[in-house]
Amino acid sequence: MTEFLTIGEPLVVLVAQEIDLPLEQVQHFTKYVAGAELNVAIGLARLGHQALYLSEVGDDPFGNFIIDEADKAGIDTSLLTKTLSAATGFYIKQNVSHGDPQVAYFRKNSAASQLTAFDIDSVSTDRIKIAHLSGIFPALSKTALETFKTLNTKLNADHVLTVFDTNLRPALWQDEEQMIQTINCLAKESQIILPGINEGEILTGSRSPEQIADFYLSQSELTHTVIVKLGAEGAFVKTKSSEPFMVRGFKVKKIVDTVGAGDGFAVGLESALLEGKSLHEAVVRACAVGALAVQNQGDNDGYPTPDQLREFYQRNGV
Ligand code: KDG
Repeated sequence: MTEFLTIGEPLVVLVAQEIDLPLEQVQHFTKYVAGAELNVAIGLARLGHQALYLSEVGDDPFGNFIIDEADKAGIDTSLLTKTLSAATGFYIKQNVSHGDPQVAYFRKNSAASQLTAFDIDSVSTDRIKIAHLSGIFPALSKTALETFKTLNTKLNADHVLTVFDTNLRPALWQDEEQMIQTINCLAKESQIILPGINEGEILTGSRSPEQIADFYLSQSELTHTVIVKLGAEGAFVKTKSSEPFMVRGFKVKKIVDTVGAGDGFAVGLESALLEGKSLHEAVVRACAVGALAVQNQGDNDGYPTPDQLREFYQRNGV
């Protein structure tokens, strides 16, 4: 039974093979599937969960590649359609020896950005337990924003646990003000909010994890939990009904690529909640999958199978 749903834009990412070169000088790239929400669906499926992914690709080789990879990953692709009227989005990513890589998007007017609220009509959400929403998809176009809101309303009507990853992508928004206002408004409709510390600062004006959490907890009746991602340091958690707590991050020997770590965090959290784990256990798993994610090149290659997660826990004394 499909227990998890996400909506987003699937992308192909072409990762530079040459290390530390500016993107314009790179000659060789390796192809992977990406897209924040698809990363999350892949991670959930790898941990044995039934993940339903709602989106659209173009009728082109990148679109075919994404559908094949999503099928291979074991994702339910019944709502991943093809359109003849737009192309699949992609991005290119630098390969860096340290720090965050430079990225360049090729996704304007992409197939996924053409989804409309009508595409939600046939979607049944009554069996879904957790839905992962992110701030990327609503930034793609006016219709994507409407589609997002329509789905969110349906999920709330069906009492699905909604997790919103703020996922700021300034390049996709008209300006910063519009991004902040829209994301904070959308956050009101979710139960769990997952801002990164830098995002929280942009969105709330405070760099204090507790103040960021308080901002989201006080602006909405629906929001009951805020988990502020602190990168290597771990995560700060505050709920409406219990004492706040911190979960320490795991030590990582070598960071290969930070892109996809936030999605990995969501994978750990949401998979554990689906398995009935406590919030504390779920955030520990979130930090674990985030730590595994940064040790690999593709966005989602480091996400673990259940065996790999067990092994990671043993090595780290969890
Ligand atoms: O979180 C990983 C994403 O950043 C990457 O897959 C591309 O979806 C993407 C985006 O919009 O940045």
